Formats: sequence, C-alpha cells, structure tokens
Amino acid sequence: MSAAEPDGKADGVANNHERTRTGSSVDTLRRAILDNLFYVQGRFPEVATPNDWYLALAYTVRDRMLHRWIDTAQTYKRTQARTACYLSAEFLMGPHLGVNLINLEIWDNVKKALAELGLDLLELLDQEPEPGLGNGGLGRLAACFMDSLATLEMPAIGYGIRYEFGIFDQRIEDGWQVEVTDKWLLHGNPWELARPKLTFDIPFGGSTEGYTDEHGQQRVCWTPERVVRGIAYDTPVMGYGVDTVNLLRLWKAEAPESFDFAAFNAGDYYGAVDKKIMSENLSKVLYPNDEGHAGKRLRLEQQYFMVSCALRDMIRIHLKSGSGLDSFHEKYACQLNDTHPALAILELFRLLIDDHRVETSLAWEIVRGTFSYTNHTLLPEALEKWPVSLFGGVLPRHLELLYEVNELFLDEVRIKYRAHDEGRIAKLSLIEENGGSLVRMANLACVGSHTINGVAQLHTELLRTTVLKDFHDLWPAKFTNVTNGVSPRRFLRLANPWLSQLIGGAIGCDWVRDLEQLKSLEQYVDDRGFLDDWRKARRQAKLRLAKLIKARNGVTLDPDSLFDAQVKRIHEYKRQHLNLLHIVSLYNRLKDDPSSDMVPRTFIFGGKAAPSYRLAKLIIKAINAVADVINRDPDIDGRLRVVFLPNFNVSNAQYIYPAADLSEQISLAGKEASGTGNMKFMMNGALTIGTLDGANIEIRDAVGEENFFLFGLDASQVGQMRHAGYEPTRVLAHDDELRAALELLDSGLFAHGERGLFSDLTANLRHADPYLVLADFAAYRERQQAVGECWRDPACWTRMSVANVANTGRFSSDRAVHEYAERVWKISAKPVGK
Ligand code: F58
Repeated sequence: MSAAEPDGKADGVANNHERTRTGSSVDTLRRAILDNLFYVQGRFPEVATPNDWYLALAYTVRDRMLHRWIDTAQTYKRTQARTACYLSAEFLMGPHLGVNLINLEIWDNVKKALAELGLDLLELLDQEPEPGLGNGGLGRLAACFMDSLATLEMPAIGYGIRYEFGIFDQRIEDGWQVEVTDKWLLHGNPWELARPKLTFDIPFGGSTEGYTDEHGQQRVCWTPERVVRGIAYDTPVMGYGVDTVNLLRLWKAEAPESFDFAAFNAGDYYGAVDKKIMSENLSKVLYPNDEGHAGKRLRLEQQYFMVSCALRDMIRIHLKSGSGLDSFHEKYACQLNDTHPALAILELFRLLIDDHRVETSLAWEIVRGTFSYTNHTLLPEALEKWPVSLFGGVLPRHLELLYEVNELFLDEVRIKYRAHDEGRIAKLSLIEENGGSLVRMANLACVGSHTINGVAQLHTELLRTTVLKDFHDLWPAKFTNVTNGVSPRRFLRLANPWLSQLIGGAIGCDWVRDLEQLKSLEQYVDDRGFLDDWRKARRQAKLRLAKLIKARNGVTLDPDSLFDAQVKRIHEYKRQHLNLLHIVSLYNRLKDDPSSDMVPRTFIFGGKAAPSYRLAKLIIKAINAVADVINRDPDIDGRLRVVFLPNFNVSNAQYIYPAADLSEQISLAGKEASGTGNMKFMMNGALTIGTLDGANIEIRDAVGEENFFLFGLDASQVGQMRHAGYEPTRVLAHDDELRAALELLDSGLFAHGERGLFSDLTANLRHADPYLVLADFAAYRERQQAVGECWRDPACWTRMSVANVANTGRFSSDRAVHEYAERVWKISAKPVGK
C-alpha cells in the first residue's frame, strides 16, 4: 500500500475509529486526512486537487473540535453559566484553518503529516476562501472577541447573519476600483454545520390589532404580511490551548415550507417562486459600508431578522433549562455591536409582552438588564436613522412599542429635570422630527441598555461630551470605556511565524495567551545578537510580502527599503490623500534634485472604498496613477516605490502587518473611534506615525513618546481651528512644496495628459478640506523626515521596534474581553469539564 492510500485499519475498527477522528499524532493525522479525502470528498489522492486536499484537512481539523464543542456545551449547561451573546451584523472571521491549527496546537504535526503525503501546508492554507462577512474594523473586532472569549473559557455565543455574499472583492482596472461579488460558499464551507431543524419563522409587515385576553387584559396581536424562515448555521470557535469551543451561530433566510401554498394551488408557480426568492434575498448580501443607507428596506429587514432569530433562540434555550423568563437577563448579557442589532431591544420587549405575557414594567426591566451598547463611530453621517414610515411598514408592532418606550422615557427625563426643556427633549427623543420623522437607533440603544461604551479613551470621552452628551448628562454611570484589542493568536502567532519563533526562543511561549509577558522583551533592547535576529526575522516577513506583491501587482520591491504601509477602508477622514500628497512632494524633490539623499521607501496601500463613495474611489485611482508614474521613472531609480495591493482582507492583512516598518495612523484627530490596525502593526514591530486619535493615544502612552512619531492637531485644536474659520487657501499660500504637489496632481502627468482627472479631489482640498489635510501637511512632512533619519540608524530603529512589541500587552483582545466580562457582562470563566 502506498503512503497515499486510505488505511483500512482506520476504517470500521471501533476503538481505532475514535483515534482517527480525535488523535493528533502525525501518523493519525495523515490517516485521518486520507480518510476524509476518501469518505467525505469521495476522492483518491491521485486525482485530488489542492482544494480537495484543503477540504480533507479542514474536516480533519473540524473533527478534532467537535467533541470539545459538545463538552463545552455540556459544561455550560451543567453550570447554568451566565452567557455573553455578541449580537453583530458582521463577523469578519478570516480564514479558519490556520488559526484552528494554532489553537489546537497541531500545526507542526499536520505539516509533517502533509509532507509525508507530498503536500505543502502553506499551499493548502491558501486554498481557503475568506469568509468576508464584515466591512472592516467593527466586524473584525467581533471576530477577535470570539477568539478571546473561547481562549478565556468564557461562555459566549456570537449571533449574526450568514450572508451568501460577503464584502465584495476589489479588482483594480486601469487604476479604478471595480467590485466583484464574493463567492465564498462556491466550494462549500467545511467549518459550518447546518442545523435544518433549528429554525424560526420571523414575521414582517402587516398590521396590529388590540384585543382583550381571557383574563380581561388588553393585548395586541400582530398579523404579519409575510414570514421568513431563519435557519441556524453553526461554526465552532476554538480557544487557544484549552478545550473550550464556543459557538458562532449565523442565520440564513429561507422561505417557510408553506410559502407557495396559496400561489401554487392557484397555479401561480412563478409567483410562488418569486416569494421564495424574496425571502432568500434577506441573507443574500452584506451591505457595504455605504454613505447614507437610510431607506434601504432590506437592511432594516436583515437587522430585524437577525435579532429576532437570536432572541428566540436564547429564549428557547432558557426555557428548556427549566428557568422562567423573569430571569432572562440573569442568564444572558447581550452586547449590541453598534446600533445594527439595536432592534433587539424592541424585539425582546415585544416577545416578552405579546408572546410570553410578561407584565410590561417587568418586561422593560428585563430588557434593560439584558443589553449593553458599544458605539463605534463619532461621524454624524454614520449614525443610523430610519424613516418612521419605512420602519412602521416593516415592523408595525415595533413602531407602537417605540412610541410607548419614548413616552415613558421622555417622562422620566421631564421628572429628572423638573422642567419642560423642549430643546433637551427634542435631542433625547427616539424620534427626530426634522422634515420627515426618523427613528434614531443610537438613542434607542442608549435607552434600552444598562451600559454604553466607546472603544478608546478619547472616543469615550468624546461620546460623553458631544455625540451622546445628553445621555451622559442623564445617566453618567451608564458610560464606560473599553479600549479595543486584537487577537495575538491570529495577528502575531499565526501571521508572523519568524518573529513568534524568535520571541518564543527568548521568553517562552506563554505570551500567546498572556500578551503582557512580551514586556520582558525589554531586557533584549541592547542585546546586539538579538537585535540582529530581530531584523532577520522581520526581513523574512518583508520578503514574503514582496513575493505576494510581485505576483499581484507585478512590481519588484526592495526588501531593504523602508516599508511604509497604510491599509484600512478608504475614507477621507482616514486621510490616505495626506499620505499621497507627501509621496508626490517627495517625488518632486527627487525630480528637482536627483542626487538628494533620501532613504529608499516602499509605500504600500490597501483598502476598499464603499461602492457609492466617489471621492474615496478617486483616491484609489490617484494612488494607482501616482504609483504608475513613480515606479517607471528612471530618475527615481527605485528610491520610491508605490503599490496599491488590491482586495485588502484578513488573508492579505496577515502578510502586510508583519512586513511593515512604518504604520500610518494619520486620521484627523477626533474621527477614528479606535482603530485596530494600529495595534496589529505595533504587535509586529512596526513603528507608528500618527495623530492623537483613537487608540493611537494609548499606543503612544504604552510605548513611550520617544518610540512613536507623533504629528498634527489634536482634537481640541481641530475644534478651535474650525471655530476660527479654517481656510485651506491660507495654508497653501505659505507652503510651496504643498502647492507644487497639488499642481502636479492637476497637471495631467499622472493621467496620461488628462488635466482635471483628479480635480474633484484637489479642488475639494483647496476650497473645503473638511478633514484638514492641508492644515496637518507640514507637521506630517516634518515627522516623516524624522522617520527617514531614524531609519538610517538600524540599531536604534530595531530597538524602537522591539520596544513597540514589548508594550503591546494591553492591546490584546483578551484584555478587552476581560474588561467587558467584569464590568459589563458579569460573566466568568467556565473551564470545560470543571
Ligand atoms: C470601526 N467602525 C471604527 N464600522 O471606524 C474603528 O475606529 C474601530 O476601531 C472599529 O470600528 C472597531 O471598534 C467600523 O468598522 C463599520 O464598518 C460600519 C459597518 C456598517 C455600516 C457602517 C460602517
């Protein structure tokens, strides 16, 4: 028998069978992979494609999670554990295989088993399509929290939507972004288990009617116009080095069986199918982070669908355990990941009152005891509001309840202030009367939650004093800060094998679960041998990225140049155009004086623009256009390289963070709630050039001002400058270099002679500059100069790099989840089997 044949011994031998599914020796893993290839895929090794092998391996890994998953569920059930439910419209999990191998601690054995089969683990890892069920930071944060909750052995369920199409794939054609549908389910998804029996029928539309029940109580009956069925799909989420496997439960929409009854019997086959398609549309696509989504009925329906399925599921589990609904809030702590799931407040209220006949004031007490709300943005245009007419059309009963809650709430306000302060009432009301009436979801989230948090110290402070000021005046004790964090498993241990190994050799491997331990790397900052090894490890990561960029962009990079990276969604407030203007000014400098001494730099950009965000798309085009010219210019001779890596996502992020020397965190102060990319770069040894915005402030505090390149206005200076009447033309008048950079962008040089291609961008900067790009330009340029000088001293740069990694402890999502668990959710660890 050849090494690549299924091994008969493993099949059908009862006590051996167990081992094949669960064991983790190289030999067992090899047999298990072959077994799954044959029995799950129906393939022989001789004809198996890399994707077949990937699937066989994925099932092999999943097998090793399943018994732990069941043990975890039993532990939670036995201990009646209080459970955190993370409600989120987005979970940007990233590929599962790599992180599961790390968390199960079977990476090396799997690699050996595959090698025995003549296969390469890295090649198989590349086969996994990315489950891109999120737009950016908010969705990725939810994924990092799921990782940490499992690692910390905390009882938790993530609830969301199983979108058939996640975030679009970005292609770059002639420098422009083109959106392509993401078909992540095309080859099946080995990480999920469909639960066809676990379904809920979710009502929509229709009307309500009052009636008196058999006890003489006034009640309301909602007669919906249509019903959509939610089906559960479960993905196990493995903790690192523990037996805990938590549950991510995503809902897919389908038509209920009876969908076609009437239409079908009447012979209207197409009508019946139409209805089915309409139902399935509900979980069809993730909304890309577009400007102004009010009016998108389907999105409102998605939100309701998700939270209704989730709450019905929680109620089901709770009642099954023999408990009554009056203790619902003692069993569940539900976190609202921004306002997208905030309808849960009204839905739980409705389910308790209408369906379970809980008395109204008790029901409201349960609701307020259940929910807590995380705000992720200060941008006023991103605060969700729904036209009342749309809201009432989709959710007539919820609109009634909204008015009731609002009335009670505003009375509470009047009593508190003993005055009829119409201005205050108008600002706090759940309804905005401004032309047409709008439902304010952030206000609903504040009123229905016991705790409200921002995601970095500055952000929480700005919530308290600006966006949510009136709520803070009313309930100061509800507010708290929990600064974001990121998973060290995915973003250091998995993403950066070279640095992880070096760190492990120096201080052991416990840092993977206790990131504060990295602090002891500080003892090596003057150890020349260690610093050399550090540089070598980082160079490996740079080579890997250079290879990827060669393949994707066709551009050759110099791995010894300074890799300067800005990867994140493209948005004016994040100021990719500030970076670009600086690049153009460096280009001008080199053209004016080709002999000028400048450290070789590679500028790496990545990020998607919302499909309808014209200016963001123009910024992408401008970056690509500038890249095209600079990379071809013989005068530059490779001293500047510019690349825009298409389709920034979790998979290629794992290549970029470890390879960056400099992390660009240059948003206008007061705009970026936290940022999490800033933490991922820092964790991998990049130095940061950044403003006093979001978590940058805390990063700088942690690492020390001498290890951080700070520039620009702070949030209060931004306010003052606006107040004084900011005029970008005045800045331009005093800055020749800046003017020349803008003029070059206008000249047509970067547009094959087409003047005016970028004029929307440049005119906006010249005449409005809403994000103060020009105001911060000189400070940015100066700091970048300091970066260049620092780079010339490799020993100093490397010391700073080590200092950054040594101080990332507090940016682990483990720390963030601990804080939520203690201060917000009041949950504790429940180790499996204990
Ligand atoms: C992000 N928000 C913040 N929203 O911008 C970032 O500062 C923060 O670090 C992160 O949340 C985590 O707290 C964000 O990603 C979205 O993507 C929304 C999704 C739904 C549509 C509107 C944008």
